[in-house]
Amino acid sequence: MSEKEVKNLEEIFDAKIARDEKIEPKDWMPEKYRQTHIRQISQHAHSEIVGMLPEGNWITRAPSLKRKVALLAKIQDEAGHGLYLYSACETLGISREELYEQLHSGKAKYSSIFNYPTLTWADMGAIGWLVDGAAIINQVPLCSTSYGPYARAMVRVCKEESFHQRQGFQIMMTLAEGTPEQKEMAQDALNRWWWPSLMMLGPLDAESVHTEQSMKWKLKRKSNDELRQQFVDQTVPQADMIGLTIPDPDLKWNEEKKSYDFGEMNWDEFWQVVKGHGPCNKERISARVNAWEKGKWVRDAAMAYAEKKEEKVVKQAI
Ligand code: FAQ
Repeated sequence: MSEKEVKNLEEIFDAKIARDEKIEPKDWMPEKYRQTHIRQISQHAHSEIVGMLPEGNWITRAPSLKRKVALLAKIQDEAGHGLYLYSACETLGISREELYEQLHSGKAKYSSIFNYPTLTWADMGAIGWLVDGAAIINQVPLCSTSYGPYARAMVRVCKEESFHQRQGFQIMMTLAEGTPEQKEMAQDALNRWWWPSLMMLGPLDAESVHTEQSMKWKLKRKSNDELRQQFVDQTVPQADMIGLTIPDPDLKWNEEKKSYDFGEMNWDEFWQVVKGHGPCNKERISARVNAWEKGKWVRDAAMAYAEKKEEKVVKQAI
């Protein structure tokens, strides 16, 4: 393609973005746009399926049948989110196998938050309330992201995340209204999950390498710090309502800003976790690799069945 032709295509692409029109898989797009989307969408997909593991740890130990059913349904939803996202990512010209390979070899990132352990039942409450809560705040703006398949996947994901958030908050509320030991368990879970939940929204804007370009492409609609502030402002009154204390001595309502000021996050811890040295990184990857290897016979059987079916159709046609 000549330089002039590329420039022309770039102008059409930029105009579409400016008009808030969606970019679809068969449309021309700059190579960097494609690569950036593969990076973000695949990280997001990996996060959904790795994110099933900390909660999966509690399915057999849920305190009642009702809780077990709700937790199972939530974890299955996360698997579904992973599937929509892998499919959306494949429309950018990368195969599912390549994406899994990147996850299993440690080349691909997934959300830092899923490298923390789930120590008590209250952690199921804290994950739903805080982690899904932060995920919704991050994902609602993604419903109007510029890449069509990603934006459409996000609409359903966000609806399901709302159920997850309420499920988690309801667990926390029940524990907070329970015996002193139950309330203490809820407070302990909040203490452990609060800061990792704030950090899961990404590095400070000043340290965020991708935000500027991603905002121009309307991949990101809000910056990491904007989302974090929104999360804090939304969550603090919820903690107050159920009588739990946010573990931040610097948390203070700022009347001028009409929002909360809050303390500093431990970014050394964040980068350690992102680089693979969190409390559960090795365990998470080995669980995924193990599932992939153990599932090989199922994939082989499904392929063999599909081939047989195809052969039958061809024979009948002859
Ligand atoms: N963990 O320049 P930025 C969920 C990396 S889904 C690990 O700010 P960007 C549902 C980043 O990749 C949760 N790495 O990057 C659920 C980049 O590295 P790279 C996942 C992180 O992309 C609930 C570098 O740092 N959600 O929870 C993290 O503009 C319960 C520089 O950062 C999504 O993926 C992190 N937390 O902004 C499931 C949403 N943060 O790639 C089960 C879509 C940053 O250059 C149970 N993603 N990094 O090597 C996004 O919105 C964005 O990618 C951000 C990061 C906001 C996460």
